[in-house]
Amino acid sequence: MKILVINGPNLNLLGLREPDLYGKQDYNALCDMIREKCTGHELELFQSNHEGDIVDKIQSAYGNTDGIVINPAAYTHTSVAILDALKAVGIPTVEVHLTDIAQREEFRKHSFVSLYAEKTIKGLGFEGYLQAIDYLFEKYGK
Ligand code: CA2
Repeated sequence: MKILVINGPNLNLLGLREPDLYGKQDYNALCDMIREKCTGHELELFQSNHEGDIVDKIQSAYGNTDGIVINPAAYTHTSVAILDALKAVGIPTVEVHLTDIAQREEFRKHSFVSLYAEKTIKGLGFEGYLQAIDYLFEKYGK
C-alpha cells in the first residue's frame, strides 16, 4: 500500500519555535516516526510552503496512491484549491493537526479540507499522524 504524507507551510520549522504549541521535536523527527510506522509499505513524505506545489503533489498521486495524510497548516483555513485537488483525485484522506484547531482562534475553526477528509485528527501532536496512518491501514485491512 502506498501512503503520501503532506505537510504544509512552516511545519519544516517544527522544534525551532513555539514548542509549547507545536512540540519540541523537529520535522526530521516527525518524518522518522512516520517512516518507522510505515515500514513494509510504500511512503512518500512531502512538505511545502507553497499552495500550488501542494496541489501539484496531490494531483501527482492520482492512480498511484492508496491514502493521503495531510496537515495543510495555514492552508487548512483558506485553500479551496487544495480541497478541490483532493476531491479531484478521490484518494481516501485523513486530515491531521498538531493542535486542537477547535480550541484556538476563531479563524482556525473552519477547515476546507475537512469537507473532503474521511477523518480529522486534532490536538494529539505527532501521535495524530500515527493514528491517521492506522486509520488507513485498517481501511485497507493491513
Ligand atoms: O495544529 C496544526 O497542525 C496546524 O495545522 C498548524 C499550522 C496552523 O496554521 C493551523 O491552524 C494548525 C501552523 C504550522 C506552523 O508550524 C510552526 C512550527 C514551528 C514554529 C512555527 C510554526
